[in-house]
Amino acid sequence: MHTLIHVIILLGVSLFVSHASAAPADATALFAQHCASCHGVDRLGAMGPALLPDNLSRLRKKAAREVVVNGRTATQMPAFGAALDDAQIDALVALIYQPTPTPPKWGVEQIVASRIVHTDAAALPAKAKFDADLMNLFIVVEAGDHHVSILDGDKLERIHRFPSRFALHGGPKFSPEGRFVYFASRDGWVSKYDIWNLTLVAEVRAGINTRNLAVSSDGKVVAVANYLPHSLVLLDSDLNMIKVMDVTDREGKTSSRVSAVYDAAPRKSFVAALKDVPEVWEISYDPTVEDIPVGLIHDFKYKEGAFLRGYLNPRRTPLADILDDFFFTQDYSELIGATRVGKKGQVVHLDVRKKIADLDLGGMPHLGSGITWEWQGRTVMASPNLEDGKITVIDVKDWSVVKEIKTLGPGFFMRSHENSRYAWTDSMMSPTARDTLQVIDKETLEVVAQLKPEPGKTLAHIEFTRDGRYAIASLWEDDGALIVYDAVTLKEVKRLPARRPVGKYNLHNKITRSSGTSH
Ligand code: DHE
Repeated sequence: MHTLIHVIILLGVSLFVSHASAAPADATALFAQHCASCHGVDRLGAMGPALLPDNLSRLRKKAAREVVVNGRTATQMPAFGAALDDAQIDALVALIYQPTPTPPKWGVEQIVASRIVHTDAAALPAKAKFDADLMNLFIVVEAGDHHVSILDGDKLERIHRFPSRFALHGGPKFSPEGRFVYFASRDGWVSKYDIWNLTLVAEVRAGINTRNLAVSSDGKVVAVANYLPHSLVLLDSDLNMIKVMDVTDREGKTSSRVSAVYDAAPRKSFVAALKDVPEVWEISYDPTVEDIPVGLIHDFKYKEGAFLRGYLNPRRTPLADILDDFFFTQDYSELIGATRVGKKGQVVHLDVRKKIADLDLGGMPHLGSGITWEWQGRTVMASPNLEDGKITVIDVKDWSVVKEIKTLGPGFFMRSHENSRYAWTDSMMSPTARDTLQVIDKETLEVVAQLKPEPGKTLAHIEFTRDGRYAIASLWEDDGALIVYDAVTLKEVKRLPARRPVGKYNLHNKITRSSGTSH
């Protein structure tokens, strides 16, 4: 009897054991045990990035699995291949692409609580601790190992290199005197860095999934555009909370992701592109602009309050189509928007507050990378195209297409400089030509040179030195480089090793809003 019971118990245990290993792994428990300490219990991110479907939209599941198995080099992410079996890894990967049971909340309270002050910048000297032309510095975002480099644009040498938040995106923005630079990470972290003292000043998490940030031309307000939550966050220059704007249509019914926010310096306002609502928002940071009393706006055909505009309040321009990528004319009164769906462009006048022209752009123009120059007495704007191998050149007076310049393949970025006769563009969206930069003569509108220093390796994103003498390109690889070209002879003059340098920004060109660069 005793033996029988023993056998039954043993059988029961072995049945239980085999049943347990066949059962689907409990992903939530696995996450809590192995991942939560770095990625947050609610997957909102902590030391590691957020693991939510929106934040992972750029990472294929296969690649995510690879990271879980092998870890991520040059980060704190360990390899779990030995500790977890295949089913457990599959369960974890499946979990992080699922929405959380309750939608994450990231409002005033969470943002304020996330603020970290690293240094009291007011106590630091208001002069640089290194010798260089402070307006000819470059800020280089190196995505390979999530670092930022500061380059001396005269000596073309690195001054300093420091770790950044995970996955910075978009152009960093500068305070007007060039002392501070602000970065945004895709996970919502905004970092303020003191370039002169080479030190991190403060950070705040303004969103869960953030698009970009803008700094007001007076340096007093930082605006952050979010996909998640649907908000536009206004902070002061020290990253203290000013306000969170919930972004909805004028009826308050449909909320919208914010595609991007830009500083329209001549107008003393921010302009925001909305992804889900056909409106453009303009938010004035001019303290002399007062709210329009509600009683005065009943003339407008929209609901009361819809057009309310005043200091740090949105003014809405209703549109027929959603625009999520902008190019501004140099005075910022007009914007050209591309719609990702309709593949058309339209010109919106921010004072008239309506569409004033349609544009036949074709493909998927990347207007955010548009630049302008003077051509035969006219101002033209040119933009690369994410879908077609072409640069579209448009007369910004009558909005006619002056020329479509054929390129080797679809491209992302375009750059020039007031002192250069050339505009440079890449074909980084092309599988066959992503290793080649093309140089366009701004007068003849012809491609005059092709540069392919490392066949098979991606070459993209150009930035000029302050005087336009050199153009620096990114060899966009993990063991990549910054390749410095003489902007006249187009010969390579120097190379600096860099870990996937996605973008580089010259302080002078950015702060003066050079017509050869995106703003
Ligand atoms: Fe960007 C800028 C949107 C994918 C690298 N990108 C911007 C800006 C916007 C934008 C709105 C302007 C922000 C600013 O400077 O304030 N980017 C988008 C997209 O919608 C898109 C196509 C899809 C997405 O994933 O969000 C996209 N971008 C990419 C990339 O895949 C790139 C090549 C690599 C990366 O790091 O993510 C990339 N985006 C950049 C860079 C800039 C940028 C380097 C700054 C350009 C500049 O020179 O000013």
